[in-house]
Amino acid sequence: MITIALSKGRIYKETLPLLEAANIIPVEDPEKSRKLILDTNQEDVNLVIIRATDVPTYVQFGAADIGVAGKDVLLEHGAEGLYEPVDLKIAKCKLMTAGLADADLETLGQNGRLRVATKFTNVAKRFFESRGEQVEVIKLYGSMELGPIVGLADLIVDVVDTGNTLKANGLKPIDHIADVSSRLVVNKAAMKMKHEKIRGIIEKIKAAVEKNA
Ligand code: PRT
Ligand code: MG
Repeated sequence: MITIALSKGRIYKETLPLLEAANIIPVEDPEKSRKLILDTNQEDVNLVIIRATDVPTYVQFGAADIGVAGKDVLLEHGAEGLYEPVDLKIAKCKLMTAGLADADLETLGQNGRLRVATKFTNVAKRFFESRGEQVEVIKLYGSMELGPIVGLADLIVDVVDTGNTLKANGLKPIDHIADVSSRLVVNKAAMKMKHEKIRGIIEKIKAAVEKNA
């Protein structure tokens, strides 16, 4: 049995054609079903539908053999127990810092330590450390854009695509931390134990990504 971990929403939509190229076709639509485990056309392949941020955890512990996760989520989680064999080039965005549109970057942080609100606390700590800046990182679980508006934080670290959400909330992007796209991740032990089947899936998905490029 091969178990593939996916999240609903943008990743699922963009992964579906790539799975199809590997002849893996779910028998149900997770957006419509309440089931967390979906069968596919292949008797020995199923899908588990989980939160995007949980995908690396499932694959690391071997609860799923394969998963699709954003590079943002992987940078935050760490790569322990995981191979990352394919950049799927989907769900692209950028990890960025952002602050109030009228923030003066020169004086920001001059009145003591900067406060940074984010769900990407590890990414944020590493980024500011690499610049030699001491900041206070505040963990949030969503709606980071609110942080600077209500005075919770000076900056946020979040993923940005068009930038429309920042703009709509009176914020501006400041520093580019990393380019993000979704990656195929594979459990290291499964890669050895189920080598042939997993290798076949990886190669077909890789070919489909290259065809799209
Ligand atoms: O929703 P949940 O808490 O379960 O997790 P999630 O929000 O991380 O999942 P999901 O499905 O929303 O995102 C999955 C993955 O898609 C992320 O991990 C990223 O790798 C990738 N991705 C690509 C994005 C975006 N683009 C994106 N724009 N994830 C989130 N956004 C957000 C952005 O933060 C902003 O709030 O969408 C909003 C619109 O963005 P703008 O810049 O176009 O306005
Ligand atoms: Mg979301």
